[in-house]
Amino acid sequence: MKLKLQIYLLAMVLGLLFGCKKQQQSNSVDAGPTENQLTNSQESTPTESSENQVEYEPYYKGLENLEGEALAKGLYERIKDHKTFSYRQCYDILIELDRDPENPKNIECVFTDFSIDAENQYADGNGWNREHIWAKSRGDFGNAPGPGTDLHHLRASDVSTNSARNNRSFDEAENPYIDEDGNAKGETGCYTSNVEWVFEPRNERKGDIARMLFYMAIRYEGENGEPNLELVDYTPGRGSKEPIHGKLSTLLRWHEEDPVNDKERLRNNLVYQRYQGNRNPFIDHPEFARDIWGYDF
Ligand SMILES: [Ca+2]
Ligand SMILES: [Ca+2]
Ligand SMILES: [Ca+2]
Repeated sequence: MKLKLQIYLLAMVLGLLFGCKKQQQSNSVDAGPTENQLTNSQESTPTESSENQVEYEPYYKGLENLEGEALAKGLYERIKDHKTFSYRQCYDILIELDRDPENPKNIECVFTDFSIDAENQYADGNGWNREHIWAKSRGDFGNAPGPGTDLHHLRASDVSTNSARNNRSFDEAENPYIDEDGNAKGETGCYTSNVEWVFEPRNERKGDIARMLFYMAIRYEGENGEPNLELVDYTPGRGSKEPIHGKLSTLLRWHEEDPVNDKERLRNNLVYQRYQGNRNPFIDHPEFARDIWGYDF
């Protein structure tokens, strides 16, 4: 009888110990999602499950009824000071973030949707590289951690298309852009202009790109040695290194014509949970764009 009691007590103590350990693990903020959770989130759309919604909504608490500068400032406080990575590390991270869902060994290029073997990093100019959607010369921030490696706007891109885009602003353009170099080439669905220094991506990417630039304008406010990036409603010249990017009215229109989809939501969640710990608010709350930049465009 006494032995049974001892075994029972020992079992209870062990049970308590393991129970605590398990709880600690599930409470840990730093623990990213398990493979299983990620697979589930890829499969379920936010309309099918409100799980994603619940997960990030507290992030925006206290911002209800704000607009303009006040909303921009409130968002900045939430998204600033994110975890950063080196430019070299971003090559590997983009293989996960910009993976081609139909061919998981490949990455999908941001402007063209070309699918390129993930191992062809640069590959003497024939493969893919890391494109700053907010052109790095616009604020002259280079490839340093901060805006230079911010995963919310750093994307996998065909090398030759990347060169053709250069540091052009985004706006509608008249000449179809045909990619003539590298392993992936041909028609791109993109346009460029010989008159204005602008680039027009495929229709399916227009809203995505607008939301990346909205994020950059709010995330970088000139503090802690960072530039203050701002959107303007004109096309800055090719040689200008001012921290400004265009063209705001076109971006606001593209944001509405090409609304947020599940692919963007998934990528936003991955950047938040696995890497930077901050979100692109314009993917979660598309209405924030007009609340900040107004309705007059
Ligand atoms: Ca190419
Ligand atoms: Ca899109
Ligand atoms: Ca700014």
